Amino acid sequence: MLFTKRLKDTDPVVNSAIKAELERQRNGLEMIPSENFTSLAVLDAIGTVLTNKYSEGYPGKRYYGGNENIDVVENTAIERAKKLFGVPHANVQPYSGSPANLAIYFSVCKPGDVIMGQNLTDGGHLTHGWKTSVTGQIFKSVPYHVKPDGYLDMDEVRKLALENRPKLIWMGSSAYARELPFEEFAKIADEVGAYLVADIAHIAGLVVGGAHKSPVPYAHIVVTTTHKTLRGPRGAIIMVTDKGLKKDPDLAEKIDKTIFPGMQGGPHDHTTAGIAVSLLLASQPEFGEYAAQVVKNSKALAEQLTKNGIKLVTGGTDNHMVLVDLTPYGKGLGVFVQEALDNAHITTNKNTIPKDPSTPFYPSGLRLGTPALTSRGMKEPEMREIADMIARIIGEVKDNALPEDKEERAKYLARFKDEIKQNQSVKRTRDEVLALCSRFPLYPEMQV
Ligand code: DSN
Repeated sequence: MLFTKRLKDTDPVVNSAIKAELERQRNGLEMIPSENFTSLAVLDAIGTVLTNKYSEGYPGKRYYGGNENIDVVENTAIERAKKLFGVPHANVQPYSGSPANLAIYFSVCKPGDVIMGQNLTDGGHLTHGWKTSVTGQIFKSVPYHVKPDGYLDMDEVRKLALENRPKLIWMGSSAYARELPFEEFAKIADEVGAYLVADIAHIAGLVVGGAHKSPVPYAHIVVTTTHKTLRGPRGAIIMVTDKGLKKDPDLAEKIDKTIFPGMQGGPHDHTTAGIAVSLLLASQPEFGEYAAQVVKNSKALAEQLTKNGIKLVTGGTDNHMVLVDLTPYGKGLGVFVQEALDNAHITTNKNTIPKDPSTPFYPSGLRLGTPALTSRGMKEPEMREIADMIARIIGEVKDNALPEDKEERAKYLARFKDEIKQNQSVKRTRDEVLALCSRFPLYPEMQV
């Protein structure tokens, strides 16, 4: 297991940081929607001798000897992914979401080609063409947006696609609380002859658990990370659909070649083992119950926040996340709310909202998610309790205003960070959080 005398004796610094992190996870409410608690079986698989092996290539076609066991692991992961998502091809080697997405670009596009993705500040992913990502520099990125009501503006997507004739269109978000309209995207992509790629990193667990529509009938390529709602280790999977193979029979081969030898060297075989285990767990009936509960929890959280007078982008949620709009109290308030919640042991992240009047570093929104809380066993009553706590903390900090001047801002924030530690309401909330956490123990089998 994780906490052996060996690690403590060999490296007390790293050992104590890991212990402290376990305590932090145990004694806090983890509400970053892209995080989760993986199973002990996955942790067992990734902490193994598989990390010792080089296996460049693919099962049966390796550049190194001694890969007979690794082939079993990788073939198992591939077959489970194909079956679970219902696709003819899966590559389980991408190190994580960003390299997976880069590999997709380089499989179907050339530098300078037009691509379209959801604008970052409208809830999109960095790697879908945002200006500070290489993807926004190598390719001609035409971002699409959400409407004033917060929902995707599909009329704009079509208009931009007809005007710009993209080679690739991304669908998928990192801060969008509504079901993705895969079918509408597919009509547009087919009309302009673009590759349609579904990045389901956030919702993969909901898709396989039956709590969100699957993109597989609509997209040519589906990509996901494995550590979010899917509850696996950090990694990614790229899948080619039947529709993708119909458009280009060589698509699967192109993707495999771009991953290796195009972009990556030896796969992380220990991670592949963890992915295989998580796919097995995700195929079991309990995982469907988990996915449904994630969404029920998210809806309960949204309803109770709304009852408390908190404004939400789109007014609610269909998935695992809720995006809070803090602009009724001013601009750039996300940093204050995140800091105060951190002090109350509620971990969230400040996030831009559509048409944010502030900047991505000092945004005016807050992103909340239920995947990790649901993994701990929490249900609707706990979500309502937590929503009341979050609303209370927002009430405590809403009158702060972020100074425009850089030096003033730094001083103001430093003072705020000091003062919020002493805030009685924050202290009271922290006590409530600790009591709640003790009712839902995390990794009780792990001895420290
Ligand atoms: N960084 C991940 C997230 O938090 O949403 C993926 O974009």
